Amino acid sequence: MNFDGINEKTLVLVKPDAIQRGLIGEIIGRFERKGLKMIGIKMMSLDDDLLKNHYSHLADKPFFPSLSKFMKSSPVVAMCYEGLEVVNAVRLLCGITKSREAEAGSIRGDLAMSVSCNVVHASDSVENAKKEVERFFKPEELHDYRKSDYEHVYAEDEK
Ligand code: DAT
Ligand code: MG
Repeated sequence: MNFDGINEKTLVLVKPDAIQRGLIGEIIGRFERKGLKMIGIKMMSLDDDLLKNHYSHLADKPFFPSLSKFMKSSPVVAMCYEGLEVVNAVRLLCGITKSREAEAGSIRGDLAMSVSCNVVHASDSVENAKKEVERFFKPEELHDYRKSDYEHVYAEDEK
């Protein structure tokens, strides 16, 4: 069963367009305000091997070369967040792929206009999140600590 409770994890990437536009703080702030627990963060430059795996579901698409070029155009900020049903919660916060149609209030809906330059990546299922977190983070780069605001973020029966 795919139920990790409050320890469910997901991968978020702040993409090159957001790095260039100075949106790192704005994006991280939204996850902070939601009550998510960050357990890993690093700036990294992506290479072809990693991108082929990360975007394997898009490898045959005509836009894959430009997607790959874009994702290598600057470093990204990779983050791992933890929380109850966090994979779904983060997807909702990010909004749909085509930013100019993404719901107002979502990160893409508020901060972007493009399909490819859509400021963030977020894992799309619990199964993929597990693979993506392992792809981007070594075990020692993920931190186990007590977050004191969990007392107020979750009810007793959710912890
Ligand atoms: P998402 O990032 O919302 O999970 P996805 O996994 O289908 O979307 O695609 C990954 C990225 O590839 C997406 O964020 C932007 C790019 N992309 C997807 N569809 C595209 C298209 N039709 N044209 C150009 N880029 C596209
Ligand atoms: Mg995706």
